[in-house]
Amino acid sequence: SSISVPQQLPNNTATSSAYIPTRPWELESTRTFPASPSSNTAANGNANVEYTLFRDTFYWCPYCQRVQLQLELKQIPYRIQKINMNCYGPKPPEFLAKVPSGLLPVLQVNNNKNSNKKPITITESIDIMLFLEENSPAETCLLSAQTGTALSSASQNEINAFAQKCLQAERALAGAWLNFLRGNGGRNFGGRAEQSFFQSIDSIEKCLSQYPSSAWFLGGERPSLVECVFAPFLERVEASMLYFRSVAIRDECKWPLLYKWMQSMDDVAAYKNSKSDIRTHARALPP
Ligand SMILES: N[C@@H](CCC(=O)N[C@@H](CS)C(=O)NCC(=O)O)C(=O)O
Repeated sequence: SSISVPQQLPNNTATSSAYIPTRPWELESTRTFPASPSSNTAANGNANVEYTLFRDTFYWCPYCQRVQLQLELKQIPYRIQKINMNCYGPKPPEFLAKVPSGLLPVLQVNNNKNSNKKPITITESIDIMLFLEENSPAETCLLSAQTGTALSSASQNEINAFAQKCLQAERALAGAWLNFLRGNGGRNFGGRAEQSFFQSIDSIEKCLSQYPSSAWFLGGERPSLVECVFAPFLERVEASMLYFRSVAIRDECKWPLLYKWMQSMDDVAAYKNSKSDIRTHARALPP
C-alpha cells in the first residue's frame, strides 16, 4: 500500500478553507475580542490598542507564548509586532534602540496614564505578566482570590505566596530539564541529572496537590497565571523527553495530577491555539 501525497498544494491557500490557520492572532496584527469591554477599537484601526507585544517571528519562544496566553485568557486587545530571533536574522534598529539586549518578549504600553501618555517598554516575561495583572480589570485577574479560592478559603496573600512557590517549581523544572537533556554529552540516564529532573516533576505534582479537586494550580475553575507560565515549558519538556529520552511525563500512574493538568490544558482553546507539536519542539531544541 502506498501513501498518497498531493502532487501540488492549492495555489490559493489564503482562500482555501482547508488552509485557514487555527491561530486567530496570526491573521492580523491586531487582536480584539468581541465580548471584551475593552475591545472598543475602530473597525480596522490599531490606534486605540493599548498594548503592543513584540514576539518572535515564528512563535517558538516559550517566554513570548506565556505572555500571549495571558493576554488571550484575559481577553485584553493587543497588537503583535514580530521580531526576528537572532537565529532567523537581524532585529530592526528601532527595536534595539528600545531594548538593547534584544531579548523577547517585550510589552509596549502605548498610552500609559502614568507616563504622560508616552509609550513605556517592559521586558522580562514575568514582569510583563505582573504588570498586566496589576493594570487590568479585576474580573479578568488570573491571580485573584476568586480564581484561587473557589474551592478553598485562602486569602489573597496566601494565594500570592503559593503562586510564587509554583513559579519557583517551574524554574527548577526548566533548569533540571535542560541539564538532563543537554548535560554530560547526553549520558545522563541513571545519574544525578535524571534524578533531579524526576524530582522537579515530583515537586510540580506536589504543587498540584494543594487544590486536589481542581485541575489548576491555584484551584478554582479557570486556568491562572501559573498555568500561563508553566504551559509553554511543560509542552517543550514533554516533547523533548519523549523524543530524546523516551520518558513520558504525561503518565497517569506516576503523576496523576500533572496528567489531569495536561489533559485539561489541552481543552483550553486559547492554549490549544498557541501550542506547537512534539517534532517541531524536538528539532528546535536538540540536546
Ligand atoms: N528571562 C527572559 C528570557 C527571554 C529570552 O530568553 N528570550 C529569548 C528567546 S526564547 C530571546 O529573545 N533571545 C534572543 C534571540 O534569540 O534573538 C524572560 O522571561 O522574558
